Amino acid sequence: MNKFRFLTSGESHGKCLNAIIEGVPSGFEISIEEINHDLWRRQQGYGRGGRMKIETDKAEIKSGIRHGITTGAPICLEITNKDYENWATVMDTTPIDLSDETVKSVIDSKSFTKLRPGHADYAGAIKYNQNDLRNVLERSSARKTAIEVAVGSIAKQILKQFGIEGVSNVIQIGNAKCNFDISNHTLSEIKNITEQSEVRCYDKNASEKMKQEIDKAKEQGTTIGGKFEVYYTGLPVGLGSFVHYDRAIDGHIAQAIMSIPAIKAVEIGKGTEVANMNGAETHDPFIIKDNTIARTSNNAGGIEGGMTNGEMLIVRGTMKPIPTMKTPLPTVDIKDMTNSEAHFERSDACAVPACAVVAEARVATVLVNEFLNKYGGDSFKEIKAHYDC
Ligand code: EPS
Repeated sequence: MNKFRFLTSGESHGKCLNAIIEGVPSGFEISIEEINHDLWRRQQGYGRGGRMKIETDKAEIKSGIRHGITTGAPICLEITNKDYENWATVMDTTPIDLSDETVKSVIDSKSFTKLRPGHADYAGAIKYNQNDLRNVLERSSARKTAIEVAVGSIAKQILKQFGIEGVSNVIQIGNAKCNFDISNHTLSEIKNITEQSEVRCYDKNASEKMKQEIDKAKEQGTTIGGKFEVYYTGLPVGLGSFVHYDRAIDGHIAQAIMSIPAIKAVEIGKGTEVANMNGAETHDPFIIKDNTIARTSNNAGGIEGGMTNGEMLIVRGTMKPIPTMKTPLPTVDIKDMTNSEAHFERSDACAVPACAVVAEARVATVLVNEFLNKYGGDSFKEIKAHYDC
């Protein structure tokens, strides 16, 4: 069941990025300032490259919202790529005259044929029958996560109206790790600190070490990955279901995080650590507290049996180092099938803090979809009535 669904379009250096969101009921207040604030958050982070100095991502709401309130109609969003003005000929959507030497030299200057190991270049070129890897890079670029954050911001704003809120925390960059146990902290406490950190990390000492790791990678002309966590609180019991494989909310969360470029692993709660723990250590005992059922721990990370269990949702993602590197790896040039060095163009030394913001947004779209499935209705009023009963 898909209530809240969306598609996006747009290339990294094309005119713009777009999204159409379908399934947002009427009567929800949506603030463009909040969307733009999330877009700003995605652009931050120590280790970001030159592109973020060019862009000041701002979304424009083209339809589906009137005077700040959703109407129930599809919502269309657009983010203009400022960098397009430098790529207008290269990315022109209309036919071009390649007999014009000037035009041809501009196009050629941005074409490339040296595969970047770790990127979509090789499989993308074969799959879509492309000789110019530009045609693969443009859509596979993580630039598209900007519009995904705008969509996620709408999802977050809907959830917030029911007391559901989330935040992210970078827990590792390279060898620098943050010793962090979420059970000792509240969401607002984490938010206050991570929003001030250049690497979106709760631990100040670890933040400094993370920055040093990024500097080291930069000096070596390489890139660096890491891990982040996303937390959501205020979730009702029973989003998702155990009744079918395609209703399990953890399955949807895993897909949403895994589909972010460069993600290699997703974990919920204690995640892979449970392989080293026995059953008694793993599962979260029930107790009666203040006349209600409570838990003494949250190793499950808020999900049991494919459903939210009312505890804090804890999702962890692992991001690989970005494959576009100043010191390139050996590769093959598909133009003449010779050994070569991989293509390099402007890139980020580290984008883990940005990825954490993207993950917050992607989790929000899953949560809002399941929320609307459970408390469904066509308007805020109907949904609120279902939620309250
Ligand atoms: C990104 C925009 C891109 C890259 C980065 C993410 O812009 P440009 O290619 O013009 O520098 O900075 O994407 C990648 C490095 C990648 O490999 O996908 C953004 O907006 O986040």
